[in-house]
Amino acid sequence: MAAVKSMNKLYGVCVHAARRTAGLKASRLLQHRAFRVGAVQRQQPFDSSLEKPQFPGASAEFVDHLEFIQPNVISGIPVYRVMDRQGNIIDPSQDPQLSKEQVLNFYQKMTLLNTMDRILYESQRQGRISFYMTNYGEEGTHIGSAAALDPEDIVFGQYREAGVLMYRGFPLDMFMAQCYANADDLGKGRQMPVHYGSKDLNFVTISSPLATQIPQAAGAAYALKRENMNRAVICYFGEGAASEGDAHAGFNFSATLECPIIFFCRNNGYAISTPTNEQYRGDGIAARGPGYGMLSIRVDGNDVFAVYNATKEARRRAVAENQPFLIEAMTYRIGHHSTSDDSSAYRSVDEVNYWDKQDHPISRLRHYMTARNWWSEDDEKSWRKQSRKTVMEAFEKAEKRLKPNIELMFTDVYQEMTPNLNKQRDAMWRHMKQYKEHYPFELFDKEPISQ
Ligand SMILES: Cc1ncc(C[n+]2csc(CCOP(=O)(O)OP(=O)(O)O)c2C)c(N)n1
Ligand SMILES: [Mg+2]
Repeated sequence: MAAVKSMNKLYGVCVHAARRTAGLKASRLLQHRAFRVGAVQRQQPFDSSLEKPQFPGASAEFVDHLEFIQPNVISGIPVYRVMDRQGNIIDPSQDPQLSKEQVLNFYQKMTLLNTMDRILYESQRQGRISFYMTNYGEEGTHIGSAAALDPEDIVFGQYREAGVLMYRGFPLDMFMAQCYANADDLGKGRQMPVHYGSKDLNFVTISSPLATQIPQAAGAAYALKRENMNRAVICYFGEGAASEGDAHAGFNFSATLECPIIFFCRNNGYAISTPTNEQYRGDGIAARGPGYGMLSIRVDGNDVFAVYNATKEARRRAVAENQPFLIEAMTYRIGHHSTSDDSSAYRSVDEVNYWDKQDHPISRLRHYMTARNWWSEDDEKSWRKQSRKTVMEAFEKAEKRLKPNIELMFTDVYQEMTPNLNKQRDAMWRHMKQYKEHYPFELFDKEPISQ
């Protein structure tokens, strides 16, 4: 009993003490508030125009009229260009002054890409490969940007940037091996055609789901910044992919984490059959940059020098200042979206012809070269012949090559094969042996595989 009594007493003391403390705190708070109100009252007369917003989320001014911001405040972002459509330099101070050798290299890469596209597109039509995507009309965006980078910079592509990989030195044999999914393919035949990747050339393997590369690129750029190796990331995407949520995540992370990255949007007018006027309501993709706090520019993507200058400067500053840049390159997708598409269902032949004949990046560069006597009709003829021959040779070689060892289907995910994978592999062999007349074993590589 005595113990209970003393416990109750102790409890009473504690409660009393707690109430006293709470009471004291409350009255101090009230006093504090009262003091504040008093302080405000004593400040009369007061000039409200001197007040500044203190919110942590924005630096801005107060206004006393109700007005919604017009969406076209940032509208009609100009298109930076160096050459006119006839290949004349408009302002000599903007001429990148590339050597004849460099310009010829640009031209040869742009046209070689074009020739490779033609042959692989035809090969899909003939049923020799399963799928293909051409780059027609966008050659200037690829070569101009690739040339402005350092080979150590990391490239994250969408799928229509084969010219970037070509500029970096990916051989025709490797392009063909990937599209044919043969035993020489670096991806071991596991990916759809055009999903290239090259560790040696710092070109991250293409993923089909749109925009996945954008946050991945932001993460890679953050890692490069932490390594402090003077390297940058370039991340290519289409204006359609820019509508994905992943694009927002990538832009915002790059801006807030201050990453050395160039977001390079190829605005080619379409996302399969969706034209840009159904894709967005603002002023294209460049207009979004300021919203994320990114330095942004719109360039003429059919002017290889404009693309080169913009990328070079963005790359220089991205690394020097650790901040992201957004380049929107305006261009036009002359080909169908892919071999699974027929674009005549949603756009006119006249529209396509305009870009093919009047505003093409290859012809613009050719005008520039011709005006300097760097390129003649004969040069053109012999280059066309030679490049077609090289592409055809690579094509024929790839077609003859064996397919990868079938067992490679099960490797590379785990360091050691797991019991369920072993079971699946055994089941596959049982099935293949039972129905061997349906499987052309002789076309597959049988060399033992090394893991
Ligand atoms: C998440 C996702 N949604 C849809 C698709 C189907 N798809 C493939 S390409 C494409 C259009 C992309 O257009 P854009 O980004 O403008 O690139 P472009 O093809 O014009 O180069 C669509 C909708 C996809 N691959 N992934
Ligand atoms: Mg597009």
